[in-house]
Amino acid sequence: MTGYWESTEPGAGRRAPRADAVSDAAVLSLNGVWRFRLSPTADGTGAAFVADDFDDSAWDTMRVPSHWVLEEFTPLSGGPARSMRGTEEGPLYTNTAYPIPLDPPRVPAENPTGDYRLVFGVPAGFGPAVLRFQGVDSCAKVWLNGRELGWSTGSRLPFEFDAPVRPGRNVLAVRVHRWSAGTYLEDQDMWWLPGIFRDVELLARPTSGAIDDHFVHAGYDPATGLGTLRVDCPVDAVVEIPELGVLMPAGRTASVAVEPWSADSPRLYRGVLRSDGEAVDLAVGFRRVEIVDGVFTVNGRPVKFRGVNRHEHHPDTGRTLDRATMIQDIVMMKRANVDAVRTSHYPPHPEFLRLCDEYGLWVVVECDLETHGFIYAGWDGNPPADPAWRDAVMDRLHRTVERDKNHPSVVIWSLANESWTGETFGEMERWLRERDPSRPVVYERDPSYRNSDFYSLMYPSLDLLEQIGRHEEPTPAGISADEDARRRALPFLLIEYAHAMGNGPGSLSDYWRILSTHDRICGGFVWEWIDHGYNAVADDGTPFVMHGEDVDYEPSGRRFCLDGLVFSDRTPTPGLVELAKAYEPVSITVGSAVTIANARHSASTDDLVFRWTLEDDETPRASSALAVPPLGPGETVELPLPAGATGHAGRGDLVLTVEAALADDTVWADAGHVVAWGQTLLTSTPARAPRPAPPGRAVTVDDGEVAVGEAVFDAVSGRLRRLGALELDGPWLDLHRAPTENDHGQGAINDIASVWRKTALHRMLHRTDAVSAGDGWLRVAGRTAPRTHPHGVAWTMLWTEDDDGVALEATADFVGPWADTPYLHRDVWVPRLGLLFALPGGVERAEWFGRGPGETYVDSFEGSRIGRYARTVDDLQVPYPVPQENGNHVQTRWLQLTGPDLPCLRVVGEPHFDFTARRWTSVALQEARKPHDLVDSGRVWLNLDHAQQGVGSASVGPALPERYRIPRERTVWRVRLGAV
Ligand code: IPT
Repeated sequence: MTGYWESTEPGAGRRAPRADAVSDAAVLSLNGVWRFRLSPTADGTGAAFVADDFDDSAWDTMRVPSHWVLEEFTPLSGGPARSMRGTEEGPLYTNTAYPIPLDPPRVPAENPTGDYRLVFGVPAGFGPAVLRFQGVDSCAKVWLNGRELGWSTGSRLPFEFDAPVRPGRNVLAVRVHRWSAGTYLEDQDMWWLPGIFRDVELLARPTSGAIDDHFVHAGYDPATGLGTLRVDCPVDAVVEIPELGVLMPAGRTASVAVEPWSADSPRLYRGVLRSDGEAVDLAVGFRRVEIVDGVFTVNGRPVKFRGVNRHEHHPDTGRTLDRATMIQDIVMMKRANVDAVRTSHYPPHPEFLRLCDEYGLWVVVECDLETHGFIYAGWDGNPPADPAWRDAVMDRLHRTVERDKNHPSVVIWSLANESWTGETFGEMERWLRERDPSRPVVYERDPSYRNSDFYSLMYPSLDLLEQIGRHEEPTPAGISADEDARRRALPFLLIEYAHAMGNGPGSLSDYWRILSTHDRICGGFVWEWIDHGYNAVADDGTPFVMHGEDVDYEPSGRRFCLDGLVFSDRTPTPGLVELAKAYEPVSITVGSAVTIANARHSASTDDLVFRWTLEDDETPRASSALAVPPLGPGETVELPLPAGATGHAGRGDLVLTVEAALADDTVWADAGHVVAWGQTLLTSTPARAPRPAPPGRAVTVDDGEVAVGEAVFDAVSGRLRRLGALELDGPWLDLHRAPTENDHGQGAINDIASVWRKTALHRMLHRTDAVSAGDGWLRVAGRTAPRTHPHGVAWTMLWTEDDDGVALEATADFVGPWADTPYLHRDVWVPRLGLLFALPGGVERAEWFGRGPGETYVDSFEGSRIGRYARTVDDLQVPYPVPQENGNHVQTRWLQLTGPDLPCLRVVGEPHFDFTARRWTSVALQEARKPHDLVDSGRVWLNLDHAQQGVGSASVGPALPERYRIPRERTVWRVRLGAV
């Protein structure tokens, strides 16, 4: 038996799609507590539940809006209401795989179906009424007072019915199917979350003059500064924009001098569209979106999207978001210099776009369409290529565009994500050109780009992006010469890049340097804004962040739902700090002069104040305002170094910082918020030349020990036992790190972590071959190597004593076949080349001078300033929900570690080193599955490293560039150690 939920039709009985509008007509919110019962099949509880007098008193209660899988309800197996998180009845995460057999448009008999009921009162005189659902996942059939109104698919899109309500008691019954034919069009990489998850409203419609739809056409001519305004609507109505003196009939065009709308100056003109029946709010932003000679422009100026891909996510409520959360996203984005959002991969809650108009973000709205899982059928039967699905696909586009067409923030329509090719894309494009010629269209996946105004890719390497910028990219396979010629003339839009999974992404500033250099490239969107993890609690009460692997279910997208710049609870990750730097809209370069360039689209810098500060590694020395003339967009100024900042003879490093901060409060940040900064080292401690061992006192303390200055060593292993009064152990040559998500690559591609596993890099064996000592020096030589393999590292540690204390010079030689190894047939790149020490567990605090305060890596440090920082050892850890390498600090000049009743360990780099300090080993970090698996080992494990490889973004992206790996060559590095 098949039913409507398996039909390729998009729905039945619905009203025509129309503009989202804020009207003065009465609205009754039907959000609240409904009755709910889950059933195992599409039959639900049967036919009776639609009746007025059906007794639902034994049913569960269910919040609306919500996803039932995230709430508490009676499970299919019976028993008390409880949360389904972690079970097959709960939220399921897949990436590309469909959770149902690929047998379109049929779905399995196992089709969890939620029957919902609401009894609600309607005041006399309300109506005629329209019932609106802003989003139901995935298919809903609706009855009012026992009468069927219709049904719909298209989870992230609104649908409406005429609703013959009666005064007083009314009963709404909704049957929601988890799986439907619509499922085949909704294979976005995200959790499957059924339910009535957006608002439900009853709208009173005026009997005459109902403004059921309106279309604001607000253009701008950059040459004249004139805006043109025409508002179309199906009834007689008047357009009133008092601020512009506009009072005219709908359908008429006015030409007025205006300030244009842009993401950095989101100028809105508020007014109303008034008929004799209702008044609809207008928030008009004037702008012209145009592609000129292969360059994407707004208001005549090129746009570079400093973008992120945003899914709707909340760690408790999934894709049900309240307004405060939407504002939180926008405010955090604006503070991180993000100016653009792609609504991956569906239209967001309509309120989000109203907020984008107001706060200023460029938006690419994407249709709710993805058929990625047809890849498992070799794309056979792909819906956009099958006429049977035409209406369903077009319906989604119509509902997207009609709902969101009036937002000035929306500058591009995206037809779909990852849905390969098909004739229906041509039809989508043709309809759009007709319906809304004011905005260009993007579709990334069809290599011919025949329906796209942009050439677009995901996750290109830096090299390929550079080629694209120079118009020198290779031709995609399988496209004609004509198509290729057309494609080459298009602007390039980097629709996804820099996969922010786990620790990373690296190279954000590298990407941005390329993006900002080439006119052809109109910016990019990082994948992605937020981790999609859920708050969950282990059996023993320990809270944790739930991801795909925490659900006993196949197919699973595993941990790929955790790839955001902010954690699931919206705590910024170090990646966001890095992004804020890469996306700075004003660049400040401090060298022999201060160069300031305004890279904003249209705003000048007159909202900013500039300041310089001079610091050494102990104290701020001087600070003052910096007079900078206001710069228009695209303008640059070069200023001499501030007079007060020069001529300071420095002990150690002297750092000059120039920052630009907001002069006044804005809606998204307070005055003083730093938008951009630049730094330079004015003087820096010269690296010490290696010295011959001075005469000193290498003495045998007793049979087993030998001393160099305050350093006392085991005479056999050559390892340190004490430094002054500080007991410690080490160093061991350390080549290991707990793999990051990016180290695992993507499937079999770029999985360097598996090479480390095969060489048991985390279980290297160490051998000391020789310990020799003389006056004031000790030399320890040995070999560190993996089991099984012929390669290894031969090392020596030369300890010398001089007037300043004890210096260590480490030398490492890569011996044996590390490149294209005989058994692995792979190159073995080591993630770390450094020294590991075990310190007493009482060490609590680190203080250092270098990059900080957050973690930094060789390909992600530019967002972290050089300065003096202090953190507890516990706060040095970044609590990635999947434990992995974290908390490194590059370019450290000195480090001090202290704890109560312990001598302070002081380390000085020559010139600098990387450090991490944690209460567990990196092996324990590798083995932990959850942050709470990490337990205090009783010691603090300190790495003083010559280098650690970069983080990259290979989890979905290019391999880590070789320049961020550790060269397999003889390496010598030095640090000085002392206990104070
Ligand atoms: C790309 C998807 O568009 C996005 O939804 C997400 O899955 C991302 O990858 C990885 O997290 S698709 C891909 C083929 C790179």
